[in-house]
Amino acid sequence: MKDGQPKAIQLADYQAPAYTTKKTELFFDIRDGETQVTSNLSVVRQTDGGSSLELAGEDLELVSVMVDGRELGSNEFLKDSESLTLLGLDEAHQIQIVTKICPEENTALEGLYRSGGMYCTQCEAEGFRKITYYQDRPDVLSKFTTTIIADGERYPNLLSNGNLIAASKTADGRSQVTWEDPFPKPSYLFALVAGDLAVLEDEFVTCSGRKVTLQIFSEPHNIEQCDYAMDVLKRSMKWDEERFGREYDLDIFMIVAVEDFNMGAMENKGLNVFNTSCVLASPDTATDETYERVEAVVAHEYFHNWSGNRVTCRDWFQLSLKEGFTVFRDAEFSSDMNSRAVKRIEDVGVMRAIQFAEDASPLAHPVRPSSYLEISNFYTVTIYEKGAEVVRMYQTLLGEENFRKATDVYFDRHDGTAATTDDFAQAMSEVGNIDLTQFKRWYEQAGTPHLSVKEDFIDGQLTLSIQQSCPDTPSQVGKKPFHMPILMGLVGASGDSIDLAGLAIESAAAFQVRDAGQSLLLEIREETTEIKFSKLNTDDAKPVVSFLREFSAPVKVSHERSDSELAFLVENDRDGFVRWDALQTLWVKHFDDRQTLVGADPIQTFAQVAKAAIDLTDAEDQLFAGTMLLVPNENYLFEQISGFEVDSLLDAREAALDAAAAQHSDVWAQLCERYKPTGAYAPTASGMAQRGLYSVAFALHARTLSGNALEKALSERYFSADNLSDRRSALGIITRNPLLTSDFRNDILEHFFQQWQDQALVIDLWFNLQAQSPLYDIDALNKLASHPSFDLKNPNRARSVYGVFAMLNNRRFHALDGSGYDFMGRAVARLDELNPQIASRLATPLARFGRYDSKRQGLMRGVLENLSRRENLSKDLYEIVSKSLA
Ligand code: B3K
Ligand code: ZN
Repeated sequence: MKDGQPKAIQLADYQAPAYTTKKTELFFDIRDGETQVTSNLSVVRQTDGGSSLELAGEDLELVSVMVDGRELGSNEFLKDSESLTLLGLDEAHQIQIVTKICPEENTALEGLYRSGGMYCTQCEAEGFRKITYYQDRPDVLSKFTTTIIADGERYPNLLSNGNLIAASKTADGRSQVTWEDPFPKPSYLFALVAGDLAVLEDEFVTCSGRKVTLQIFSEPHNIEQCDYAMDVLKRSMKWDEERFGREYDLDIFMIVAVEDFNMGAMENKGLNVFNTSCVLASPDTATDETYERVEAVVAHEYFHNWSGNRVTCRDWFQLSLKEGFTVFRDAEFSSDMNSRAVKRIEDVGVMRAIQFAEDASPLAHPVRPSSYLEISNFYTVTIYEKGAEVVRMYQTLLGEENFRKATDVYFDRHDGTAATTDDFAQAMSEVGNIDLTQFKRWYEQAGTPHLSVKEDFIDGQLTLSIQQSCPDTPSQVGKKPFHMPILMGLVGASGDSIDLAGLAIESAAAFQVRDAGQSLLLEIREETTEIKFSKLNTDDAKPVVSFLREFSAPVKVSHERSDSELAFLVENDRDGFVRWDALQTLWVKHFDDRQTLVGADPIQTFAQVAKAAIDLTDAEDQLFAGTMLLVPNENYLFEQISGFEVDSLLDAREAALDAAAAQHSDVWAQLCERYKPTGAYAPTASGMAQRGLYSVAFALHARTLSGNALEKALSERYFSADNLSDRRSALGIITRNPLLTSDFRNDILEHFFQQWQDQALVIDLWFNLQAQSPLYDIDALNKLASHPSFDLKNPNRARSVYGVFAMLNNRRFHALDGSGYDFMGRAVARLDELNPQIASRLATPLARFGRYDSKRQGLMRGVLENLSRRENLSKDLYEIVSKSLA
């Protein structure tokens, strides 16, 4: 570890700073190999006491410091490797600081750095301190003016936040521009871009009639792929006005696509910076999943303009205040644009396979953590996705109308300030007239709560007993009960929901009958909750309980239900999530060798869904069917089944797919016939539905083939495809089907590489599909990682090999000789020297060792221990490794 053990930052230690920076004027003089940054800061004292001002700064060369026009001697301030402190200050001062930085050498991609031919910035969470000394904390909001001077020939586009207020030439012929952002903002929302870019331009007229110029910039060779993002941007702007009453506030909104970027995108005020992977899309370079991701991310970043920028976070412990809320908002947008049920199912899939795994690992943390070493490690599925589930629960508890009113109150009350999750809860509580004291435990307690549901049916009276618990997590022992909304219904033998308004319902817990008697909201607060339904028709059999509709709380449920009841729900429930969940439960029981299925075989139920899909005409129904026909993925099963053995579970999954393919070959053939690709590619619901169903059916059909027939079917599918989605579905099989010869596989891979070598994102997919193939042993993987097109410095490329390998190639990552863990350990160590954020991200699969057998646990821990012994470990990686081994 560099400079000894890093110190944990604690929420309990939060203090408002003694001074704030009211105005920030920045001057960037960009030259090859050296950029000089001059900042003029107007600082004023805002709390009593304190005459010192601590400015954060890392990797900076300090040229000079002036206070009120007087240059300070080096004995007049304190400076160490992380800060500069000015002492003996009065009420208000004008401070000037000059620093030099070298963006060309910045491989961590935080602060100002180079990507391809351009300069760009990434400041969230603490990157601004790598540009200049500053109060780099989100509760300091300042008005920024930014002047950029650079060679105008090489960098004709000089961009920053806000509005362009001046453009000229300097005496020596360089370009000089000035941008002014009228909205006070924290430094993490600062952005600068300098490049020779192409631009796609459009406009949007807001609800109050203001014209906003919309621009998407990219390197010239990518500009043809920006139309879809522009379309999404306009739809997002309109949707946010209609659904949340949020209007855009500047005259210009810019997006810049960059190739080297640590995450998906960044919501800098008026100047979003995007990873190309989340903005570029064309039929030949993006799959349906990419189009969906572009839609979600463009909307997400845009929505941050209110949930994040206009109302920001007081400190980084409040990160989920903006991230959870904004993920909720983008999920609602995607639901309104496509299929609500499918979006919900996809999100639950992520919660169960990834967030539940995080919650069960040594890296478990609450939605509002109480301490951290490196904040970059907290951009997690818990903060984002579980945070969004918490926001969804507010909406479920308050109802949509009151939830919307409460968000209005929150935005109005905190506009222009830095807020907390408590402020958000307060607005919800006031408008909903509901006590949320207990609900706030969702922010404080880590771990996935567990509900155990028991049914008792006697003489037409159905009683449900629900017991809640939550496992201990690191440094949190003995959890208190959560307040959670449970949506449920009862389904009669006919398959229709029973009208709950006609029943007598009793419970000590609060409940409300909703949806014209079709469903009920039960508020659980205690460890044990009972609810009784009587006046059911005594001649009828027990109704089937449809529990946790819409996945109304992020919990695990164990609920003894017969297999035939589950199959019945798959066919009949009105809630898409419950139908899908019932099928998943059947699959999980099937794969869990300690559970025996009685009366319903998931393969038969699965085939029923497939058969019914042949006659569907509505695109949303088809999309839903395509989703139902995805057999639970490996990581989902790892999380749902305890005490499994990796290889046996993977074998069982393959065997089930083979059996489903063989037993129902006629159904797959019919589906292939019905949904075979027709017409040109379009990223519409009907196009995606058709491709989704065709791909599922084709993959199962291909399992029934071998030899020439298999090669012929795959070549045809690959060569006749006119879009990447279809090509990818062929290539996905080609890279992993063991019956194919390696010549056949390599020829097609080579063809694909030759054809798309100029498209970085398509080549990422080429790496990705190979890295996730169980056919690739460590030699093959090493070869892949030393391919001339592999580049560890590019995060997308690094993830396409190493991230994909650790997350998706379970067979090889968990190889019993430890070679997979070792392969990852070595990559993480190399990456830590270049880009600590990506290194620590790639190390997290190793931290999940707890769920594997003792041999594998030992091997995984061994790799983590080796990493922990390295010198100069970054703070990022140190935190992951030390917490994992604690
Ligand atoms: N707010 C950024 C994430 C920044 C991550 C910094 N390590 C993207 C987003 O969530 O919209
Ligand atoms: Zn976000």
